[in-house]
This record gives sequence, structure tokens and C-alpha cells, in this order.
Amino acid sequence: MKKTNLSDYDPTQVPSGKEYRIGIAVAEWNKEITDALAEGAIDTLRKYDVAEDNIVLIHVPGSFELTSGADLMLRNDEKLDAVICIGCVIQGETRHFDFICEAVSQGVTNVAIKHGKPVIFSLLTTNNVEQAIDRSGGKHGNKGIEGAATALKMIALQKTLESKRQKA
Ligand code: RBF
Repeated sequence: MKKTNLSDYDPTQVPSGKEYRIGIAVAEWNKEITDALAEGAIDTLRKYDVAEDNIVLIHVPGSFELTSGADLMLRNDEKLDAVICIGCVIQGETRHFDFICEAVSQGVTNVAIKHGKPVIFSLLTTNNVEQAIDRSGGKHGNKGIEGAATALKMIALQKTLESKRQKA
């Protein structure tokens, strides 16, 4: 298997986001990395026709706050179809890394289930800065792009299933 660009996805399989409204919560820790991820996500949403007014961006202090940031967005904007959570946690010398990663992965899942809407986990969890750079526009692509494509696919899936249920 070719392993150079992990953000490879089939662009023909990504649905149009013309009617969609998507939130992006971005953590300020490791800002250069998370800004690059957010840029990849926003460019991708634009590429698939999400209207500028329908891309709603907020910032939270650190990745740990992504869960409550996503929850606040969904609670206060009923028109949002999904939220993409963007952060970067870099392994340090203490156990914070494990606690933050665990909290965000569980938290994002809980918010998605609570609101019945896709909440996307675009969190880099790396051993060092170099690995983070490689995945935010470097040799392993940009995980923000992948997060945006995932949001579009999940919203389309949700709308398909909802319309099937209504017809049944
Ligand atoms: N937030 C991140 O988004 N990435 C990190 O790598 C990161 N490392 C942290 C390391 C320590 C020791 C602490 C105390 C916090 C760290 N945070 C990091 C911030 C965390 O997500 C959160 O904002 C704070 O713990 C406040 O709730």
C-alpha cells in the first residue's frame, strides 16, 4: 500500500454541500498546526459549494475544550448540520496527552450522539511537532481536508436515511 499521502480520498465520492451548514471548532493550542488544518477544512467545504455564510468558525483554548465548543455550537445554532473539531495534541513528558486524547475522543462521540448530528474528530495526536506538520499540509497531507470530506459524507448519509424514513 502506498503510504505517502494519508489524506487521499476519492473526490467523486464527496457530495455537494450546497444546502449544508457546517461548524468548525478550532483549538488554539499548537495554533500554526490547527490554523493549517482549519484552512484545509474551509478550502474543502468551499470546493464542495458550502456557502460562505454557512461555514461557522469558532476558536476554543485547547483541544480539551473542543467537546464543549461543539456542544455549544449545536445548542445555539439549530441549522448546523455538523461540526468539525480541529485540534493538535503533542505528546509531552506527562500523562496529559492521554487524558486529553481520551476526553476528546469520548466527548466528540457523546456530543454526536446527544445531538443526533455528525461531529467530526479532526484531532492530530502525535509524538512530536514534525509528525503534526506532516499531517497539516506536509508529506502526509492535511487531515483538515479529510475532516471536511467526512462531514459532507456524513451529512449526506443522515439526510438520505431521514428522507427514507419519512417516505416509509
Ligand atoms: N491542548 C492542546 O490542544 N494540545 C496540547 O498538546 C496540549 N497540551 C497540554 C499540556 C498540558 C500539561 C496542559 C495542562 C494542557 C495542555 N493542553 C493542550 C490544553 C488543554 O487542551 C486544555 O485547554 C487545558 O487543560 C484547560 O482545560
